[in-house]
Amino acid sequence: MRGLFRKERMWPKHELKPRYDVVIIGAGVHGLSTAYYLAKNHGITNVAVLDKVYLGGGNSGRNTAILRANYMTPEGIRFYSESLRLYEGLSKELDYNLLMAQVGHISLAHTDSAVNGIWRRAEVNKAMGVDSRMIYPDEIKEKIPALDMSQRPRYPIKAGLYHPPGGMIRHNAVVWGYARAAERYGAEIHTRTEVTGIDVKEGQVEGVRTAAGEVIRAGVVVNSTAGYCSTVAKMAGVDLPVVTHPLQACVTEPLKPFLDVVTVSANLHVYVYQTDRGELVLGSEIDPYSSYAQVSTLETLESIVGHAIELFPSLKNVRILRQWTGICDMTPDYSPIMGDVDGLKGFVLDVGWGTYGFKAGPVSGKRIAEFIGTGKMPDLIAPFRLSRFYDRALVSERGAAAVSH
Ligand code: PYC
Repeated sequence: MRGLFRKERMWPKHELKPRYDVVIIGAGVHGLSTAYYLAKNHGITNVAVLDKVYLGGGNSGRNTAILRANYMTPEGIRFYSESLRLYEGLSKELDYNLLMAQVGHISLAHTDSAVNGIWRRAEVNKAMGVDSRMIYPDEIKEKIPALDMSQRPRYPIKAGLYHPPGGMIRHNAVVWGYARAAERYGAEIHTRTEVTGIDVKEGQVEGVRTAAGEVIRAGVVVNSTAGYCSTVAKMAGVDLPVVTHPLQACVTEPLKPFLDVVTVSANLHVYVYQTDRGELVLGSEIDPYSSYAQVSTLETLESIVGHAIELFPSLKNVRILRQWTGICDMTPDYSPIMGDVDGLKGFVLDVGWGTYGFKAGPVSGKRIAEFIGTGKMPDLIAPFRLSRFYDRALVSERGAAAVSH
């Protein structure tokens, strides 16, 4: 039996060095994947990933682990498609089982305007080579037999956007897999190391300061935080157009398998899927107030389960096991903010993910690393630069939200 237990740490502890080529703030999937691709694709290994709490203790551990690429804009579709492709090969690449399940993803529409919205997404998805199509009540019933497809509900189901490659993955495994791989290349992971200041001199970022008083020099500092991205950016004197809202989710007791597709209703503000353990993961829209509190509330729980029961009346006696809350950095166009900041050298943003961050982890890391490694802005992230808010070049992904905001 003893041999079954791993004795060595997944990654060793390090003393903080006084200087790194790159310091990444935030040891979630984005920060860790950036460290991994910096090393693997660009040979940059003198890298520290700092986090004020534990590995994946921010939104990487507080999401619903849904993967999909069925976005609304060509820029978004291209970007999230690459992420899904990277996720598809990631267990093999990291040599770590990430338990990815591409069970399919269905966004239900209950009103004429929602039907119009998913129809537009289906058309743009198809034009961009993403596997998405409209389906109607007979096929929806076949794919999700437990749904109430009658005319009895407040919002009868009219149509759905079916996206077969969508699904889910084990979120903490993704974090651990990237952490282990980045560390093996030489990157250092420093948890419980809170950044409290960013030093800037004459338009150049010089390094960071920590709560414990350490001063760390760096050629490049990457803000890969979620929830506190505007607080961290402000340390470098950068104002982000971001408002932070809580997003709540919960999980039920395990049930016999009955649901094998991710089921989303924007009209009812709820998404539901069944895990391989039989539990149902249920999620909500963002809370209607801005806050940094990772606090779960009874009101939101009641709203999530009420809406889930509208879709699946047979769930009415199922018990909730636990509830959690992430905090989402919402931008005005629901797209992220990536890349450089005009007038400030050495500061790189990978922030503003709203409710889309987890699914973008691999592509963000890969392309932010490319930007740092080559000094050239990759086409895939160019549309998401901070300057778009000043150049009137917004990329509106509001219509692709799993649930309305
Ligand atoms: O965009 O699919 C999504 C999503 C689900 C939960 C939060 N965002």
